Amino acid sequence: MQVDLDYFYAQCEEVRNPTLKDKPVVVCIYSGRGGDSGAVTTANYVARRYGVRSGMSIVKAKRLLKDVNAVFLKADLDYYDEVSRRVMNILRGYADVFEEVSVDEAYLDVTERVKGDYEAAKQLALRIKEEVKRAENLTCSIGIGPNKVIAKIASDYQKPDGLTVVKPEEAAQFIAKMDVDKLPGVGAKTKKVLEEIGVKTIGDLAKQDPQKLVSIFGMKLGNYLYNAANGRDDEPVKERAEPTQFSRIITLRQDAQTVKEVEGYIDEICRDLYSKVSSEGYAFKSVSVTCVSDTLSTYSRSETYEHPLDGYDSLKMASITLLTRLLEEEGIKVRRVGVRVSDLIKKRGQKTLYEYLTSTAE
Ligand code: DCP
Ligand code: CA
Ligand code: CA
Repeated sequence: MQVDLDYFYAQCEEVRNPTLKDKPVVVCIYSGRGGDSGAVTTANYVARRYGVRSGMSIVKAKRLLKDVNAVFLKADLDYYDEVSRRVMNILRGYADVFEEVSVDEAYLDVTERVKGDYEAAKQLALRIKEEVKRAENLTCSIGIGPNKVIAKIASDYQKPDGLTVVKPEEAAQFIAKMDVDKLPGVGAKTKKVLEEIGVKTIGDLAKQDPQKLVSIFGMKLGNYLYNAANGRDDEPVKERAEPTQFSRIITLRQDAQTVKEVEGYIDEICRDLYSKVSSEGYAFKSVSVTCVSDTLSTYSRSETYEHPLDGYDSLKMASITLLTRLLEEEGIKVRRVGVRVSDLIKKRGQKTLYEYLTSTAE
């Protein structure tokens, strides 16, 4: 079962201010460059009727809604996170195995509790929808299927407030007529390559020679595409533990004693580490630098900041400061150097802003 909350940020706003309900509501992240510079995170279905979409510039959304009484709100990510946490706790209670995928989306393996019966699964889904509505006044859409791929496509099939059940024997046919990019994992790039070999629908893809797909996309993606297009997917629903730290360590080409000699390695580590941490959606409050000496002793220095750090520059600056202190105090020959960030803070929705800021701004 896949559960996805409808127009999530905008629906949260409607919940705390019901007078918004009949108006177009657009939830925005402002870039901080002033004016209307920034992006739309999501919009309610009233605003979507005017063509407003996630990721669109605020300027464009305002243009689309210029003749109507629309409401533009600044995203309140902490509030959506809190609502999300409460909804996830409800959903978890209905699953044999629970996998939270994003702020508004989760997979529930319910195979055992419904004993593989699709009608029982449907009744369970109706109860879930009822409880989420009663507890949080939110609607969601649920898809039920024999695997994650089918469940996800099914939850997207009727929205908002949808419920779609796809039995194993219906799976391949259910997706066959859909465009290939309805398959999770098929983005613009893969779609384009598939178009070049004459594949437009999932049904077209299902009929391809799997060897050919592997030769174009590699083993992993090629096999996935072939199987998923045929309604097959054996990815298990699995609990996701939140990470507590991220780290990188590398061995120097030759032992070093000064900050100047080690700085280039720190730079490389920080770039790599920051891109990992930010793509996972975290900021961090603690940074630690570790050095392994030529005699294989380990030394480290760490610092915890009052406010979370977020950014490659601040990570590098913090790391260099710690490295400087460590080398001054220990006077060692460094063989390996590493950086670790911890005290992680989840910052949901921010990736979209970053993507927006690094693409063309209006
Ligand atoms: N989001 C975002 N930037 C995007 C896409 C989404 O910040 N480019 C945020 C806002 C959404 C939330 O993530 O409310 C969930 O995203 P969904 O793709 O599930 O979209 P919605 O829940 O908004 O709408 P739908 O009813 O289509 O599920
Ligand atoms: Ca959603
Ligand atoms: Ca979602």
